[in-house]
Amino acid sequence: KDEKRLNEKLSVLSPAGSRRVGNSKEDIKASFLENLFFGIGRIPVLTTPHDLYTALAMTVRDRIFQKFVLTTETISRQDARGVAYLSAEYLPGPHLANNLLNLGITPQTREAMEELDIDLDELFDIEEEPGLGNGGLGRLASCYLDSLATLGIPAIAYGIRYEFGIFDQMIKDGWQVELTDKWLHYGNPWEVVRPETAYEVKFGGRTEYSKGPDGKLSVTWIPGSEVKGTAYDTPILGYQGNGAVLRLWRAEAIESFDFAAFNLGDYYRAVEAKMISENITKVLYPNDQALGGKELRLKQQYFFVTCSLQDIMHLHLTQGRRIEQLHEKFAIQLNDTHPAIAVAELMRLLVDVHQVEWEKAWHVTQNCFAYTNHTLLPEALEKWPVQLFEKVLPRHLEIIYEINHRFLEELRTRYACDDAQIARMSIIEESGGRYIRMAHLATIGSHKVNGVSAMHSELLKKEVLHDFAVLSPEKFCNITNGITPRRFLCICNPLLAALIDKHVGIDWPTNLERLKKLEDFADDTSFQKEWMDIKYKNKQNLSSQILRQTGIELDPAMLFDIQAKRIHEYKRQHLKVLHIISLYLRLKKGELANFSPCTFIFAGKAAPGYVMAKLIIKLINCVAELINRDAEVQDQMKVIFLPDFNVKKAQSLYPAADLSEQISLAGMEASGTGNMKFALNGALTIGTLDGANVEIRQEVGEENFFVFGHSVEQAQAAKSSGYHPFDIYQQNQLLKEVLDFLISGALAPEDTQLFKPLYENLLYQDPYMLLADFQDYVDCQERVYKLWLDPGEWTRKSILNVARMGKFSSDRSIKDYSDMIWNVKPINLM
Ligand code: CGF
Repeated sequence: KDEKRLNEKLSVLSPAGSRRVGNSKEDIKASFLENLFFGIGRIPVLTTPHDLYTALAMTVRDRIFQKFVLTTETISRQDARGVAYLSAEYLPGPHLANNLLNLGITPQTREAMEELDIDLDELFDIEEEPGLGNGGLGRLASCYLDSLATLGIPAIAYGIRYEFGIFDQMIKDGWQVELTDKWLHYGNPWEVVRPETAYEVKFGGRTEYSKGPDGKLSVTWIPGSEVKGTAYDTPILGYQGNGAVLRLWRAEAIESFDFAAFNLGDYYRAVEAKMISENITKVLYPNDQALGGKELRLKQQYFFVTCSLQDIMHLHLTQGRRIEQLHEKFAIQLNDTHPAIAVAELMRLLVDVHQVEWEKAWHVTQNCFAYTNHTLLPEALEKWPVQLFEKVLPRHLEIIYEINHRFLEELRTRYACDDAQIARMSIIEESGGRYIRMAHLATIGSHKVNGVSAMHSELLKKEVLHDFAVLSPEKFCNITNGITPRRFLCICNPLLAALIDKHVGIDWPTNLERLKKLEDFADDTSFQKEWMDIKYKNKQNLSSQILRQTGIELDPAMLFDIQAKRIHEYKRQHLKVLHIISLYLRLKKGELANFSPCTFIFAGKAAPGYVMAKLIIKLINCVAELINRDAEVQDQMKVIFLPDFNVKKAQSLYPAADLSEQISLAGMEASGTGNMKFALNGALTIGTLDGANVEIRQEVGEENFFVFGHSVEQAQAAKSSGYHPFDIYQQNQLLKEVLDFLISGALAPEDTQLFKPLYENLLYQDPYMLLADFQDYVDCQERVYKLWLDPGEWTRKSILNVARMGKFSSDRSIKDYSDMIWNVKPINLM
């Protein structure tokens, strides 16, 4: 009865038609002014641009909450099964434009702002995005959250509220310089802090065993230190519909002030605990391929995992359910191994805290969790030294030993495995130091394991998790990554989106397969003309941004060839550089007949400690400097390194690309998602048969994709029969000239030895086989330039690429997860 009365009272706060939540231009304007005045205490004449942005963000947030409350209420009324997504990284991108789109109020908001003499695009520009991730993995998590919300699947995504996200990248003298991120500098209008949703987190100390009156042994973990995790919620609105929550945890001291210390006159010590506690969520580790061994990182992982699991259990129990039914109501997804400690933590919470028997607890655990693997790179498979682990999480080490003991017993007795196989599958690696293999813990503790592209999932079964796949083939499946067409077409390419609306209808953003209809227009010359005009405008737009940022003027009529992603040797940005140098040398000698004027654009960050990646950035900038200053080739080529690649920058790069570079060595890139974003915006791809490139090529048609390079099998065969890059260097005249150019002094006259490490690495090791793929890449690019000379045919292929990208919507991926792994259904808002 009370609840009913409360609801009646609350509904008075948001009557339909109220200015506070109404969606007309007048409502938005009134509510904006109200927020400006009452929300942040400003009057129009005294505001800064940031105030205007904040007031509009608050105006939009009011409207999101209205929808959001409805979703939350429906989920709890329908007692629906939901998803908890555990990810150490998210890259949501700027919220404002996305939320306006999803609310369907962009046009009237633009008009409302215009009437107040405010340019909406300028407000979009002001927003600092949350850089709470390194790259593909974090952005994937955000695309998935967008799709979960859009599809109406009950979902809560858990992560870490890093005070400093990924560093800002500046280029100084051609080198990457890292600057601290300032996403929280001016506050964050999109989040709501929930001080009452907070959990205690223990670290270190020891365990004590005691016998209860019933003779049962129980364990107490006596921690060395404790902190508190407080929830910060960001509502995530789906397209035209429901909501999901991004719940990020911030570490705080349990007591913010030590009065005992203060009374003794030690003010510093009185606040020291607070500072130490807050360190846990201070900063994101800036490595895209994980680096183990850092105590703080292990603490971060455990911190967010235990807060999330305690929260899930709390939500479950407050619905009046039994803890043993947890797996019936929650599917918990482990996004990579970063949250894999959850397997041991859930066991601890069930067995030690909720007194559930081990076997029952294990059943719940295995049925709750599923694990997504994102990489095969050996250096990226997380493992923790046992000693470090024991220091930070002594109770978890015991639990992991018990899980491992039971698992290995089963291997012996049920599967008759031999010692070698047992050693390979054990959670504990014993050869050369003792380590905990997090991928094994995640695999053993989950009921499903998936890779992120068809090829990656196959390689996972063949290589990294081979033994597990042989014993439990039913556990393994593939779910190819996807991207949200809302952000990566509607928002980033409004002109193309409008053209598609006109010819396909307006429901393609939630039914991406509808783009197929574009095939009907691929040969239509007037449609082709509109298509080309849009690409040209997008290139103009990018060119003016680049001019502002770098002072370099570009010609949008040139072919825009773009490689934008983290800088990593396996992604082979330096292969692209070798190709550019080859073109330059040939142009200078007048040897290049079929060349089309080209602008080469690179963007991406290197991990601060990754020396070779940083040298590659320097190389790109030295090549750019040389070429952009050479009057002889001015009309033929330009090279740009666009600093500080992030979601916002990406949104203007994808629509402006003619050619997308996806050139990793086959077998190295698990999936890639940039490849999908470029193709969805009409770029043709030049790529290897790696990750999701294989499926993109299958979908768009072999004739509409430029493929080159060794296949996985060929690369493996070449390596196992003894790969000698030096022989290739000696046999290929062009390649030899290009490589020698690196150390000729032409690029870095002040230091001819600068690129020697790169040069020698390629000549004598070449782990990513650039030399093996060089000639094929050069030849394939010649085919690109030939096609560019025929704009009609190029455009036809571009249209067909977009038309056939339906499969790569993250809505499809989330439907696959829902059916194959989570067993969840959309809620019914009626
Ligand atoms: O995950 C990646 C990316 N670097 O974040 N990996 N990890 N770890 C893969 O390398 C990409 O290929 C993949 O697309 C992405 C998301 O699954």
